[in-house]
Amino acid sequence: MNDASRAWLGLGGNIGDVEKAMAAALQRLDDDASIQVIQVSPVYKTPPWGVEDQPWFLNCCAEIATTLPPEHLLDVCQAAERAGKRERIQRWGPRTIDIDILVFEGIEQEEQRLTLPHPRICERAFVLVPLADIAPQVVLNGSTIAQLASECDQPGLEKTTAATHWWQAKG
Ligand code: A4P
Ligand code: MG
Repeated sequence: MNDASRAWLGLGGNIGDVEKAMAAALQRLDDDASIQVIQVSPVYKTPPWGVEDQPWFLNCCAEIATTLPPEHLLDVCQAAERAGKRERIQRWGPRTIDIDILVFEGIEQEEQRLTLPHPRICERAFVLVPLADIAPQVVLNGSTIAQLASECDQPGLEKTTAATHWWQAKG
C-alpha cells in the first residue's frame, strides 16, 4: 500500500467467544482494501478495569497499515464491532468486542468522536502490556511503550499462549 500510515488498535471483550470475535474482527479489517494487519500481540486474560463487577476480559493489540484517514478507520472499526454483535449498554461494561484506536502515526487530536492517542492508554495495563509486545519503541508522552508497560501496575494480567488463531493461521 502506497502512502500508508501505521496505527495500533486495542481489542477486548468479555462476553461469548471473545477469541473468535477478535479473529473475525481482524479478518474483517484485513479484508478491507485500505487496511493491512501487520502484527498481532498475544492474547491476555485481564481483570476488569473501570467497572469491576463483570467477567474477566481477553485483550490483544494489533498493528495495521492503512491509507484511510483516522475517522474513516474508526468507521471501519465500529462496523467490525457491530458485526461482532457489540451493543452499547453501559460505559466500561461487558461487551462482545471493543476496538479502540490507540495510536495513529503522526496524529494528535482531541475530539469527542476520536481522540488520539487514546486518552486512557497510560492507566491501563491491559493495553500497555500487549502493546509493548508489538510496539515497544513507539513513544507516548515522551516515554516508550516498553517503559510505560514496565512501570504500570499489572496485577492479575495473564499472557495466554499465543496470538489469536486467525493470526497464527495467517503467519
Ligand atoms: N472515541 C474517542 N476516541 C476514540 C479512540 N481513540 N478509539 C469515541 C475508539 N473510540 C474513540 O466508545 C465511546 C466513544 O468513544 C466511541 O463512540 C468513539 O466515537 P465505546 O466503544 O462506544 O464505549 P466504551 O468502550 O464503553 O467506552 P470507552 O470510554 O471507549 O471505554 P474503553 O476505554 O473502551 O473501556 N477492562 C479490561 N480488563 N479490558 C478491557 O478491554 N474495556 C473497557 C472499555 C472497560 N474495562 C476493561 C476493558
Ligand atoms: Mg471503546
